[in-house]
Amino acid sequence: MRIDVVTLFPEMFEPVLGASIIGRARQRGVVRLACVNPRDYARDRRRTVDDRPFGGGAGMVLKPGPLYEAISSVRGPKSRVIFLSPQGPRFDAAAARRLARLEHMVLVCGHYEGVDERLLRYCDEELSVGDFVLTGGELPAMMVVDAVTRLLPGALKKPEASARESFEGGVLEHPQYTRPRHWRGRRVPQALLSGDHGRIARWRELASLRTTRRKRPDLSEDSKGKTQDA
Ligand code: 9D3
Repeated sequence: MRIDVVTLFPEMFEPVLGASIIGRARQRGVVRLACVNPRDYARDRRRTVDDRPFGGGAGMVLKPGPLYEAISSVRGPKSRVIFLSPQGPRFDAAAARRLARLEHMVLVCGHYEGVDERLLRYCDEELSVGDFVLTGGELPAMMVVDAVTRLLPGALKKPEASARESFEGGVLEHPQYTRPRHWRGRRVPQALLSGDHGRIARWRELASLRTTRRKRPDLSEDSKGKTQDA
């Protein structure tokens, strides 16, 4: 997959998306990531990308021109252009799976000041990452790149790791433990040390349902009945 990020702050991306699993996926060629800066498409000598709002008011508005030119420089017939915006529908696991099937994704980052409304005509969809106010679309864009890239074939060392996951099955994963067996007065649950694969599987299933009911009762109505029996 190819991902282009339209951003006034390209330097924010490399430290985050160059590390760990996403950095490795990029090195392996699973995903090709590049940034394009609308400032490079500003036509005036001062390379202006924002201006005062018509109608008055505090703050500035991103001019449509430089953003449009930046998008146009990377967009092709198979591109999907996504505008990160607090007004969009929520980005979630289902959206990540849908986007992971694309050939080319263009993520457009706005900024606190907001963008000229006419630019939205040149975007295919809007996505928000939650109901809170950030200073720009850069962190949301990184979240989308991260969540989508890890789903691409070859991104994870164990392909099955992304198959059954929290949120999509409606239950959270079971708790995990590692050595030492005894730490600060707390023991690892006996079932996990038993070596009995059937017992371990049953413990995990039950722990999964209990964890979901306790931490995220909103996720699954199913998990309620099942834990009550046990
Ligand atoms: C004065 C600007 N605000 C008026 C309500 C609108 C505004 C526009 C852009 C507020 C914040 C931002 C910057 N945020 C994003 O670009 C953004 C975002 C977010 O703030 N929260 C959750 N998801 C996203 S995706 C992009």
